[in-house]
Amino acid sequence: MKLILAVVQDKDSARLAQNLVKQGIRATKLASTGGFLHAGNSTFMIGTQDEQVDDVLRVIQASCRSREQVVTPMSPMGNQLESYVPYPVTVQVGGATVFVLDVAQFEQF
Ligand code: 2BA
Repeated sequence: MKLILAVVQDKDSARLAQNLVKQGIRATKLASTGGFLHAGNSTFMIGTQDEQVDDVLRVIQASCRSREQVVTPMSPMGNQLESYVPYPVTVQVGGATVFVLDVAQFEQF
């Protein structure tokens, strides 16, 4: 058995949740926050049989797309804290960041 962790943009999470249900794939959706953008995103926990991993990955890929986002982090312009200035940066976010982990044991009581 595998555990798939998929970090997706909030804009894609409703579509992904819907498509997983349509395909009969069980999932848990967690509210999460990106470490870089500090923006809300969603993390899906999907427990699945090994032979279904590719099907799940296809659903995730079809449900999520990448987008450009402009961020304005505070960039140091010197050694002093007061000299921090806004510096807009464009980053490509997503479609989905996916981890596939081996599950040692799975129980439901
Ligand atoms: P964030 O950490 O908010 O990152 C959003 C986007 O900012 C990233 O998109 C990437 O394009 C850019 N980015 C992130 N860290 C950066 C850095 N140190 N320097 C320059 N640009 C940077 P994605 O790579 O598509 O990631 C989307 C979200 O997926 C991330 O949101 C984070 O929540 C998650 N994620 C990505 N890689 C991860 C990893 N290795 N471990 C855990 N979560 C990850």
